[in-house]
Amino acid sequence: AQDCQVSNIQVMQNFDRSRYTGRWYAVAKKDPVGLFLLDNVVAQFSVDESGKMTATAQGRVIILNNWEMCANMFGTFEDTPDPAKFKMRYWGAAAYLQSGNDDHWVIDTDYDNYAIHYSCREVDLDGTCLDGYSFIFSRHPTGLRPEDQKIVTDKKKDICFLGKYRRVSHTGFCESS
Ligand code: DAO
Repeated sequence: AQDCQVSNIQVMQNFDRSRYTGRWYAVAKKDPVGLFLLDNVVAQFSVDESGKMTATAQGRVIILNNWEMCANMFGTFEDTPDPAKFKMRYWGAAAYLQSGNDDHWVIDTDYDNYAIHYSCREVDLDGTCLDGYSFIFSRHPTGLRPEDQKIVTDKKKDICFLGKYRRVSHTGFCESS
């Protein structure tokens, strides 16, 4: 499955949203056009009483050219027929932060250590992704366990983003704000 067609991308089978809840540290990111979250990105997923998935996220951003801050973001997820594919509506605690509506696909996770997220914002005429982003999440702020690295590398290749990631550092920037 490596023809890079967005419609052929394999996602997590039998995705269990309740096991996905809790804190995830972004350890790597493939940026979209006009990147927003820079580093110190931590997401917290929840499932509400009605079973709907929601999330909060924090991350360092630079807005209005040069103002560095910690963005507090919120997301709500609309279910689709595929349990691992969601539509995510997101917005910031402050109006000047980014907001939008993106696909949010869980490509793979073992729930306890790693997760690979994928979002294509714009599909090209040939069916490949023209503008997309992806987070590699870890349950551990220190990064991925060595035994998870090959799985993650293989999945980066499957979603045609291999070589397009940068490391996301955690320096404590968002911990006090
Ligand atoms: O950082 O360039 C970017 C794109 C990311 C936009 C989405 C940010 C807000 C997400 C909120 C909820 C959780 C995962």
